Amino acid sequence: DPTADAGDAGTADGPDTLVGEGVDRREDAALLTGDATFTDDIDHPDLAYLTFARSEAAHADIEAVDTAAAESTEGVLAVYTWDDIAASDVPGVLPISTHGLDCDPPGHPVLARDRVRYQGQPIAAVVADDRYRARDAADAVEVTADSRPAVVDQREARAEAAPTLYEDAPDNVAATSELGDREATDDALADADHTVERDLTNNRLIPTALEPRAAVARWDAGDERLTVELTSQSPHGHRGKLSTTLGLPESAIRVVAPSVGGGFGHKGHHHPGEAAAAFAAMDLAVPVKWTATRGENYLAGAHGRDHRTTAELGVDDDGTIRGLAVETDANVGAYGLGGSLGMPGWYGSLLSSQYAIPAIHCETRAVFTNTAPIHSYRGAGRPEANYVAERLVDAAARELGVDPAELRRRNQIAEFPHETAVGATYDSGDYGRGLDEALDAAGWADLRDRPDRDDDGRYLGVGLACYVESTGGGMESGVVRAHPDGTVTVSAGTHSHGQGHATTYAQIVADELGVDYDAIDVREGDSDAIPQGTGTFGSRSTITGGNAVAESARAVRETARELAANLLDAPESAVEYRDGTFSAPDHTAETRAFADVAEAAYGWGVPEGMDPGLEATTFFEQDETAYTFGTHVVSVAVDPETGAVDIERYVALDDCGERVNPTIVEGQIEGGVAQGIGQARYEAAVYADDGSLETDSMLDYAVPRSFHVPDIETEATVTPSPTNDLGVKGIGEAGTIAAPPAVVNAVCDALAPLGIDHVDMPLTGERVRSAVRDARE
Ligand code: MCN
Repeated sequence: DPTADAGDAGTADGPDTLVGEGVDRREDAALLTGDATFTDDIDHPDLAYLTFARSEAAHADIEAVDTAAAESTEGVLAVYTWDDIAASDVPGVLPISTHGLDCDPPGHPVLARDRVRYQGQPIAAVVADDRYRARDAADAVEVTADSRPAVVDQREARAEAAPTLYEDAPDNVAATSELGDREATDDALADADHTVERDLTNNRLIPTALEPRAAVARWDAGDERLTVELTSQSPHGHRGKLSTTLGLPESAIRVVAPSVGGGFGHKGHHHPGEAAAAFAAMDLAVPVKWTATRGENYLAGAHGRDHRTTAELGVDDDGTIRGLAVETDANVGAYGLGGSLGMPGWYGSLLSSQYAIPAIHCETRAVFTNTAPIHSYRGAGRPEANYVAERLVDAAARELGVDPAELRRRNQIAEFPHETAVGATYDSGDYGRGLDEALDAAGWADLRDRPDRDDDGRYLGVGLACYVESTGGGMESGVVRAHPDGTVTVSAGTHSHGQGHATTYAQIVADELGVDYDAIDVREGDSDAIPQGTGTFGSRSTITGGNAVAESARAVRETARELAANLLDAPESAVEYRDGTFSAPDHTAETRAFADVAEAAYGWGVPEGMDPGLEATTFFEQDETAYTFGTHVVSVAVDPETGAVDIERYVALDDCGERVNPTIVEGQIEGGVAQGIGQARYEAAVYADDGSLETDSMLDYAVPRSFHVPDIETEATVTPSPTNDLGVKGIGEAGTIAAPPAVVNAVCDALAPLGIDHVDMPLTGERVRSAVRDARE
C-alpha cells in the first residue's frame, strides 16, 4: 500500500518525531494509477487548441508571413503573427533580466518580429477547434525569409568573422564576468611545482520531463481575470512573468499548476507557449490549450549546460593545491529567458569543490548563438563547476602519481564556516568522514588493486568525485491553517513536481503542531490560494518552504495553547500538550483535544483581546546558503573494441544535513544520479552548422533507459546546517552534480594504461572506441 498510514504523529512536547522517518510518499497512488490530473488532461467546454508555425531556419530575416491558407482551414478560429500582437496593447515580449549584461538585447518576442534567431522559434500561432486541425493549419502558414549565416558554437561565435545576432553585441558576448583574484592565481600557478591543464566540454542537454510544457488559458470577461493552468515549478513566478508579457496586473491573473510530470529546471521559465495561449484566450473569449509535442520541447524549450572551458590547476610535490585558473565560454542560445544570461556569471562560485584552494580565478563569457535558449537544467551551474574542479584534481593526482582519494583528502576543508577564494561561505561539513565512508563502502583499496584488465580484455577502472552544492535561497511563504474540526491545511509557495512535498511538509507540521499526520493536507500550486511564492528550484524547498511551514506550525501551536488555557481556565504556563491533547494537571482534570481548541478558535472560545481563527503565515527568508556535500565512487569495465562502458558499481554518499524523509532523499539522489549518468554517457544536443537541431527526437537524443542505470548504493552522513532551525540542506540536484565527473574519472582511470587522459562527455561507445583507436595508433 503506497499510502500506508504514517502512524501517529509525534507530539509537540513529546519525544517521537516523524521527521527522520522514511514515510511512504502519499502522492504516489494517484500518480501511479493515472488518477492525477496533468495540464494536458484538463478539459473545458469550447476548448480550442493553439499550435505554432515555427521557423525552419536558424537565422533569417522574415520578409512575409502569409496566413491566408491557414485561416481558411476548417475549424481554424484565428491565426496570429507579431503584427497582431503589435496592434494590441499587449507588450508580447518575455521579460529578461538585463542586470550586469555588456549589451542590451531585446527579450524573446512571443512571435518573431522581423528576424528569427534559432530553429523552432515561433512565427505564427494558429488556434482551431481541434489540435490536429490546428497542426494542419500551422503547416499551411507560408513564411518568406532571407537566410543569414548561423553560428552554433560559442567559441566560433566569438570570432571576428562570425555572424552577429545582436547589433550591440558584435562579438556575440552578452556578459563577461569574473570571480576570484586573477593576479593571485597567476602567481600561485607560477609558483606551483606542477600545473595540469584540460580543455573540457560540458555537453549541451535537453530536459526530458515526462510531460512536455503545456498551458490552458481562460479569460473571464465579466471579472476581467485570466486563469492559466500550466506546467510550472513556480506558479507565482509565472504569474509575474505573464503579467509583464501580457501587460496585465498580477491581481488579474491566477496561475494554477496541477500535477506536473517533472520539471528539471525548464518549467521555471516563461516560454512563448503559455503567453500565446493567454493572448488567444483573451482575444477569442474561449479557453485555449497549448501543449508542446516532444519534438517541439526538444527544439524550442530551454536547454541546459553547454560550457567550453580551459582550466589549469597548480599543485605542489606534496599534493597541496595552490591555485585554479578557469576560462569558460557558456553558450546561452539566441535569447535570454529571465535571468539566464547572468547564470554563467555565478557558476564559478562552486569551483573550490571541497578543497582549500588559496587562489582561484574564473572568467566566464555568456555567448549568443543561433540555438535554442539555454537556462537551468537540474543543477544549473553547479554540475558544470564541479566537473571542472573534479576533473582537474584527478588530472593532478595522475601527474603526481598519487591516489586521487589521497590527493583530495590532503586538500579537504576541515573547519567551518569556510570562505572560498570564489566567495562562497560553506556553512558546515565533515568532508573527510564523507570521503572515508564512501571509500569504505565501495571497497576503494580493493578496486584500486585490481589488474588493468579482466578476463574478457576489458579495462577496469575506479573513479570518484567529491562535491559541494549550494542549496536554498530567497524567500518562501508557508501557511498553516487549522479548521474547526481539527484538520489542517498547509500551503507553501514552492511546487512539488515529483519531489514529495505533500509527504515531507506534512511530516514537519505533524511534529511541530502535534497533530496526526493524516489530518494534514498539503497544498501548492495556486497563486490565488497562496499568499506569495518563489517556487521550486535550486534545491531550496525543504530549507525555505519547510522552515516556513514549521515556523507557522509553531505559531499555531502557541495560539492553540493560549486558547486551551482559556478553555481549561488555567494559566498558559501550566498548559501541557501531549498526543494532540491539552491539559493543565495542576489546575484541572479536564482536557481539550486539538480539535476542540480549533473549533473554539472560530467563535465561542476566544478570550477577550484575542482574534478569532487558528492560522499563521510565515515568510521565511534564508540569509545564508546551506552547502550539501558528498562523495560518489564508481567502478567500470570498458571494452576497448566496442567502447562499451559497464558501470559495475555506483556508491553515493551524500550529506544534506537533517533528513526529513531518508527514503525520499534516496529517491532524489537516485533520480539525480540517473540524469548525471545520462550526461556522462548518452545525452548531447547536437546542432548542424546551419543551426538545425539534429537530436530533435528521442530516437536521436539518448535519455538513459532503466537498464542503463545500475543499482545505486546510497550512504549518508548527517551534518546539520546551522543556517536554519530544521538543520536541513537541499538534496534535489546532488546526483546530477556528482555523477558526471565520477563516471568520467572512472573511465579515464580504466583507459590510463593506454595513455588516455581525457575523453569528453558523453562517453558513447563511438567516442570511447575512437579514443582507444587514436591511442593505439
Ligand atoms: N528532503 C528531505 N530532507 C532534506 C532535503 C530534502 O527529506 N534534508 C526531501 C524534501 O523534503 C523533498 C525532496 O527531498 O521532498 C527534495 O527537496 P529539496 O532538496 O529541498 O529540493 P526541492 O524540493 O526544492 O526540489 C528541487 C530539485 C530540483 S532544483 C530539480 S531540477 C529537481 C529535483 O528537485 N527536479 C525534479 N528533483 C526532482 N524530482 C522529480 N521527481 N522531478 C523533478 O522534476
